[in-house]
Amino acid sequence: MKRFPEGFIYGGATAAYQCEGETLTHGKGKVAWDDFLAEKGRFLGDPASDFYNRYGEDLELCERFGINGIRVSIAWSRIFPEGAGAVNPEGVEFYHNVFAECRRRGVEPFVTLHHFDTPAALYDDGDFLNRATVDAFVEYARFCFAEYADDVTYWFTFNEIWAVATNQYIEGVWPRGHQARLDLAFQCEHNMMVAHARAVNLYKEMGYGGKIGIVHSLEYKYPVDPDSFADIAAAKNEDVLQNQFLLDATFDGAYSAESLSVAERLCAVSGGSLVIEPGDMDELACAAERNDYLGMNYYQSRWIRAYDGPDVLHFNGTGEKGTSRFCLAGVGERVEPDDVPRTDWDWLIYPKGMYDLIMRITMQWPNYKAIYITENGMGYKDELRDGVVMDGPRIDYIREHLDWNLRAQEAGANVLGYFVWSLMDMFSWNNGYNKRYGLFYVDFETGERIPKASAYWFAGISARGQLDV
Ligand code: BGP
Repeated sequence: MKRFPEGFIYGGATAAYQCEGETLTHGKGKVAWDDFLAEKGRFLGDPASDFYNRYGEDLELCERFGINGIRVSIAWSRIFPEGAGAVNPEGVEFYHNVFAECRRRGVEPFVTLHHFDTPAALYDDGDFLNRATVDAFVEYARFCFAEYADDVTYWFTFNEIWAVATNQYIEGVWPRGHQARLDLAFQCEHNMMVAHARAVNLYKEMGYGGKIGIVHSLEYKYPVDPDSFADIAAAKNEDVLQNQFLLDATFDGAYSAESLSVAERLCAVSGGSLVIEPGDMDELACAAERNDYLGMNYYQSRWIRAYDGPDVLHFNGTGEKGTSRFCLAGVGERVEPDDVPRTDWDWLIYPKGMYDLIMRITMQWPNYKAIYITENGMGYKDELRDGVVMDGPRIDYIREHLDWNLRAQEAGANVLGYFVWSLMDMFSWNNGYNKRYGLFYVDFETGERIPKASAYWFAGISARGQLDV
């Protein structure tokens, strides 16, 4: 029996584009996803989980099931339809209403400013590779901090800069589909970190009373052969790309010599170089001392070995097990060990990786202050049978991750909360609607919510404040 600390957040996570629906109504401006999905002839972001119209129901479920925190993101283009300039009052009002309902239900909102949905007007001009988007983001953040100062105590600037960098510039599965552009990936990471730092500095300089941090998506990168220098170097390449470069910037406000040398080498593989503008490092250094916490999204870890062949990038977006392949020239090859189970989307289930990452942060960046696990969960082809969803594998997944999380706390880590991805079923960026993660099943035809077995189980954890393992 393991107990969670007093005040622990038992949360559920959402993201605007994945759950709200009403993508082009009520004054909302376009995002790149709207056209991208339509062109591909794939699932659409509408009506998604219809959160725009049903948030009251979702927050009522939170209250009933002991979920005392919710991650929501603000859709930038609902506030500024063109990314900057004119404000959409209906969008502004919508989030006031959501936050008011959170308060009524005793559910603490943890609010992210950007969750993969840059307004199309800015996206089309280069997204965060264009420094004008950084400036626009800071102005959008300024507006939200002032507007929602009385509603929101816990802010996150960005969700998963790494996901933006890899999906847009390495794997090429998000609009505009560039592949293997390591230089663009690093530039995107740096520019977004500067945007994060400027927003944090602004928030603190304005003297707001709440807290602010960033959400990173972390994966532990293990060398396939721990005795092979080549495999260790390959694992380090991936580690710098996804973890260390961003964590250095977040906590040290400076890139370590190791991160910089890997970044420069990998940028050169793509024929480019990393541009750091005057003033950038000062912003990062200042913000590093001001972050209040790290949001950590954890789903899986990776095993990497050295690789010198051509790029081979196959993304499993269908749920057909064994169809993914990631071999990147100059970086490494991802290998799935036989003894590590995986989901139908080839995501490796390795709960101890969460522990290893938390412990690494406490040792390598001891100034981290606090961690929230802002996403963790299992994509699964849930089936509704006789009005019930028995999602045992998800319960096992969450239980094991919570267990390793508690072990990290016992070892001294300061973890203040855990958010299941996702609160209810929603749209999955590359996989549509058959990859479900929710504690609450959503009938995407009618919008009806049905608590899954995992919701009842999670309610028990929250009510007792302990994990039975
Ligand atoms: C994270 C994102 C979420 C969510 C989750 C599951 O990277 O922050 O928005 O989508 O992953 O990913 P997927 O839906 O691709 O399975």
